[in-house]
Amino acid sequence: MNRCSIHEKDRHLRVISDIAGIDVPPRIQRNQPRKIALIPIHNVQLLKQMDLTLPALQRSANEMRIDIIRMLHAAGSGHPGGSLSLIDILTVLFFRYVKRSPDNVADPDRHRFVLSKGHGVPALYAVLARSGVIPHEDLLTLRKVDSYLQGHPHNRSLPAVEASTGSLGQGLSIAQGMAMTAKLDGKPYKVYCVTGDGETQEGQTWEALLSAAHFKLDNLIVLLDYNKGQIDGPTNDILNLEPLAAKLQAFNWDVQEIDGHDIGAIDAALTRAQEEAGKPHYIIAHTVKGKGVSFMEHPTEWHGKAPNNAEADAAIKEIEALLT
Ligand SMILES: Cc1ncc(C[n+]2csc(CCOP(=O)(O)OP(=O)(O)O)c2C)c(N)n1
Ligand SMILES: [Mg+2]
Repeated sequence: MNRCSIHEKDRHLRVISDIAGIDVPPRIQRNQPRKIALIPIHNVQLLKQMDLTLPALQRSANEMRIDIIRMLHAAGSGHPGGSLSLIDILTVLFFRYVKRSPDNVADPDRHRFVLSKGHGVPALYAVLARSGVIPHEDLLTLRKVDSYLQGHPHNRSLPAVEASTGSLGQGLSIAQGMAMTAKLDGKPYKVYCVTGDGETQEGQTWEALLSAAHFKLDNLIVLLDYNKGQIDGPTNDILNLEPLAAKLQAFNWDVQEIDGHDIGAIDAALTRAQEEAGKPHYIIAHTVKGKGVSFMEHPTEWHGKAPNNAEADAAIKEIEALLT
């Protein structure tokens, strides 16, 4: 467990930028105050050596919960609720299935991932840092002017982010297009998409659901972070999605329903989704908004509010207790 050196990071960014054929992203401001330190983690390339057992992944997810709190605290803004609900899903998905690493970010045959609920991007950045794709300490530049870690995924700032999202409802259509491209090109890669429950109310979502099934895109795997909350209130009070599984089945999707904080259940559902052919796959993952920090576990309270000093300390203490 060690931090990567400045030299390693710069080399690493150059390698990624060269592969991707883009300019090096604007360097982050190195002189900004560091209010709290990140957990030191492995350096680049270590995905290959990472312990991928389920207990180790659970621990990683909780360590990344701390990263999320620290990022949002340092930024002074952002979305803790929908990042904390998402991190268990992303941990299993990235480390066991997407397998993103510095040497495959621009591989044309890589598995694709679209974070349709773009405001949950702190969870994605935490996972990319742990995969060695971005330097871990850069996480503290989230939302800073000139940082490549924008408040919503921005492909031009960070090519490892497959799609620029944040305007809700569009990501599933993007993923659907990627899955269709793979089929047309005869490529075996999978396309994964994570969407939100409030987001699912967007009309464009349902058009993508219709067409993915019509074109039998069994290489498309969607996970719903069903945390039951959106900005305005409990999701199903605002605009009811239920009975969601029955609706999706009627749209001709392969549907599974799981506890989105059960690492084993997430893994089993993703494995099964690889095996079933002929239909696109939808995993309804029941989650808790703000999961892991008792006072943030609420459908709306912590949707878009950064913790202050005392709240960040209290949150980190709670999560650290989960690590022992
Ligand atoms: C088209 C669009 N309308 C409104 C917003 C503002 N907005 C950001 S997050 C959010 C709520 C999303 O709820 P949900 O999809 O359930 O996300 P989560 O609970 O996972 O944070 C809204 C309305 C947006 N980003 N895009
Ligand atoms: Mg929600």
